[in-house]
Amino acid sequence: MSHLVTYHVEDNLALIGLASKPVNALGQPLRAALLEACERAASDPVVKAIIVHGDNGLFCAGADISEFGLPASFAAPALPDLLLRLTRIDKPLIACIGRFALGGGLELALACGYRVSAASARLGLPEINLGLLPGAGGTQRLPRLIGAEPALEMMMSGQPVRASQVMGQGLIDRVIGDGECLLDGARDFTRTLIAEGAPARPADPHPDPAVGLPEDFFARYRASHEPRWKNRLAPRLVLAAVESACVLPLDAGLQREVALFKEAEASLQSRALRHVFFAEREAGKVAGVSASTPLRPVNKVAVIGAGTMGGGIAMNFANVGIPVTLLELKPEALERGLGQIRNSYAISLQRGKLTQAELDQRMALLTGTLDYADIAECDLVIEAVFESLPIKQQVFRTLDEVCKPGAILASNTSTLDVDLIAAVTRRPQDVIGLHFFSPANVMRLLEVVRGKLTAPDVLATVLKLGKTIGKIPVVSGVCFGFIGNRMLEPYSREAHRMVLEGAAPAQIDQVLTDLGLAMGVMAMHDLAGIDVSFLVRESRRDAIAHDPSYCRIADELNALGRFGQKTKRGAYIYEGRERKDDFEVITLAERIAGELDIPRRPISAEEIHDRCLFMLINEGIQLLDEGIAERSGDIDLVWINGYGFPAWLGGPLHYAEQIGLDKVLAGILHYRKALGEYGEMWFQPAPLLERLVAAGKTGIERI
Ligand code: T1G
Repeated sequence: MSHLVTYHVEDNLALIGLASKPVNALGQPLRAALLEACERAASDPVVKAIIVHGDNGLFCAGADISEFGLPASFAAPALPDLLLRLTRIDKPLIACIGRFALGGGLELALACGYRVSAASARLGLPEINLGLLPGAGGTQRLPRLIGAEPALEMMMSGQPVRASQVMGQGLIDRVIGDGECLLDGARDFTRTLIAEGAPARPADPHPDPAVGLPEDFFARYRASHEPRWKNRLAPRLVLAAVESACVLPLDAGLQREVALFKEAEASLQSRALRHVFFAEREAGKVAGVSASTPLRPVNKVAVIGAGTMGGGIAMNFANVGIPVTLLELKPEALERGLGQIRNSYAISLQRGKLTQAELDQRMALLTGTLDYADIAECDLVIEAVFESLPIKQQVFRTLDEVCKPGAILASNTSTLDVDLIAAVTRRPQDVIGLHFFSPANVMRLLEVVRGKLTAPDVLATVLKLGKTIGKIPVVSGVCFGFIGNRMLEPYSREAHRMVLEGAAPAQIDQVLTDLGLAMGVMAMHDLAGIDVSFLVRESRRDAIAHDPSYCRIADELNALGRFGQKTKRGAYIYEGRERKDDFEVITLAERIAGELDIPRRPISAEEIHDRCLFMLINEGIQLLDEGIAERSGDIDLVWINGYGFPAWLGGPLHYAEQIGLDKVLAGILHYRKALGEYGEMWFQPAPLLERLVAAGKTGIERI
């Protein structure tokens, strides 16, 4: 018997344990071992029933994602075939679910006649998050078990549910309390089945999932959801598969599901989302930090500055039960900051995302102070004051004076040199950058800026803490704007330049949102504040002075006091939540273009795409070459989770690989020539890009 499963018989029960660390992913070897064990139990006359459980306490995280796109993915026994075989064993099969049953793991449980689960176990079909659909029976068997609509909802959300939440909905036959022994609970349940002579598979509660559904259910569902799906393939395939379950008999539906699955598996979108899945797992693996790197305790946190960012940052810690002290200079600022947090929680309460008890508990974890002495015993202090180096350095001098030895001192700076901030303290090894994204209690990205002297245990501690507060921590070295904002500069520069050359802000943003970005760059600056990006440019004016057109239109809007949404006017006009074109921006662009002798012309969607995206990609490759980012996947995560780059394109660097590095290079060289002096100034291919293309590489890595 393979070491990937355990097998033993107790009286007339066969217990098959999945033992493929770390998450019992159903790769080909585990599939083969499971089939062998089930066949053995099926043919053993002593055995009256079979319990399939997770030998290491967790049931199964689904198919092995690393096999997708490879022959192993459908190597015998293919998962659909294995599960079909299990449904035909003439003895009760009981899935005993601990911790989670996700994707193919839940499909394995659905192939069993009965399911027993720990109350806190998470059950879900998250395939859509990988650009896939359930491909081993989930789209056909789940609707027959719980009904087509709840099944569809589960697949479309891709979010797991707790077993305790779905009791009585037909998915789970018995829920075992977390304090009880799960396997014993499964044994008891199974013995009752045997005693009652229960069938191998009880009849499906919804043998015809179409019953009760309006005639045009799927057509209306498609029509109402298509706009939100943008150009994502997976939701369309999930819907088609569940529709098949409502019109085809089971066997035909299962075959249709496999065909749809193979279409999804081969898609560029799924390849991109699988890249993102593994990039999220890789991001925490950083040079100089290992599983044995000691962690510092973080039981008390302080945040300096109770503005919008400070308040949002504080909420992250209160949300996970860590007490936070907010420090401000003036009582009214402190009251305003705490008031904003209370309002934010009140909105969550109204929306049913929070209970009154949870709100009270979180507010009880938040205290305010005007006195640095009150934060002296904190384990982590995060500074979130105005984005000015002298002001931040002054705060860090004070923190160096008052904070206990061993406290981690972090700055939420979004662009400034963390080493220069650390240098004003006597403990630069305890200083690190923690760049949250607005709204800080919502955005998942956390750029962790590692200073030259940041200690490994400080880095390891904040990487773990970042996960604890539900963030995706990505490590960046010190440079202007770290990973995200540094790449934003050339991307934004090109957009503003093309406005001078003849493109309208809405035209530029349309190209980017058509590609799938959550928001166009002009609208993004209006949201973040044109005054904010102006100050960033002011802080590095010397680096851009040689280009008088550099975001010139934004400088002029700033001078006119048009800061974007907050002043109801920027690149657009804002009436309530509506965004409207502002033709005065075109007039302004015409005047500036005249002054700078920039010829105006029609700009194609292709040019907008290429100039914005290729400059974004080029800068990403350059900072990878400089070692600011450890891997291209990190850069992709930053733009997906911090700047609304579509995950189904895999992030800007994965997207570059899809386009073809040679085409990106050719595009940059084309505009270098076509845009004359301006092209010469800015369209300089990253040397690493040239090296990769010269070496015939299709993937982005440091060479
Ligand atoms: N395949 C391969 N490796 C996996 C894996 C999987 N399904 N799940 C996890 N891993 C690896 C992961 O890369 C990491 O490796 C280690 O396990 C620990 O993971 C036919 C089409 C289960 C909730 O989408 O959501 O079934 O970095 O760090 O935080 O219909 O992993 O240590 O080398 O995330 O405790 C559907 C994906 C597949 C679930 C655990 N299943 N996994 O979270 O640990 S498609 C999923 C997760 C499918 C069928 C279809 C999480 C987790 P390493 P981790 P964690």
